[in-house]
Amino acid sequence: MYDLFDKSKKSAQTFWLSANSVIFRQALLAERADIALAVKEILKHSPLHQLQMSSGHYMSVMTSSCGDYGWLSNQTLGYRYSALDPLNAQPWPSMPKLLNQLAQQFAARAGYPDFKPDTCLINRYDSDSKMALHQDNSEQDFDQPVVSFSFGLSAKFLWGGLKRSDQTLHTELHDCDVMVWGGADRLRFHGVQGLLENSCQQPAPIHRFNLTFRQAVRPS
Ligand code: MD3
Ligand code: FE
Repeated sequence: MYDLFDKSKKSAQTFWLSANSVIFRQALLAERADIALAVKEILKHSPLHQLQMSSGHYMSVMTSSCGDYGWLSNQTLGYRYSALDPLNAQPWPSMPKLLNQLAQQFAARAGYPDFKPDTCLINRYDSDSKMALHQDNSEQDFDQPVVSFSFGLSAKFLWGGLKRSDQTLHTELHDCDVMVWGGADRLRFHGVQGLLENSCQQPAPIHRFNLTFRQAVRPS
């Protein structure tokens, strides 16, 4: 286990993890306040809640979505996308143009100029939240990349291989970092080992928000 990155390089830098995956560090500083307002509005309509996994256990992150689809999980139906929020039986809030445009811009910078996200998963991590090593495979087309925005507290991020047993690289995802991954990396195992209480922001955040943009459904 080792650190992928030189921690002395903290502002607005681009780190390629491979030919298909990149972290744009500190890339959302200018947009952070507007994004926070947009997310707050979404959560008024479709509140965060804990999803149940097929094991019956509940995820430690709190989840909501916006866009044409939202990602769901429960014990009987497993992982899936739905056009309706089960909490209110209504469509998910639409994806704010700001979020859609930013996700597309970063995807294009990473080499995916045709990315058109139809869903944004909103995950809130509290101080003891984790996300076990997993693959993102609920989507129809793995040729489409995924784009993630991180805000608030930093996370210890694990980047594995195509097999669960492959060795994992450890890095950190910080406030305002963007990560884009696709191609041969799209089905890599990955996870969040926990949060770091190391924020320099004032007032200090107590959560981490991670937004992940995906194309859930292949346009017909
Ligand atoms: C690299 N979220 O919501 S985002 C998830 O930081 C999820 O909250 C994590 O995994 C988080 O499903 C990671 C960055 C990420 C996501 C998936 C990857 C990087 C990835 C898949 C393969 C390689
Ligand atoms: Fe994931």
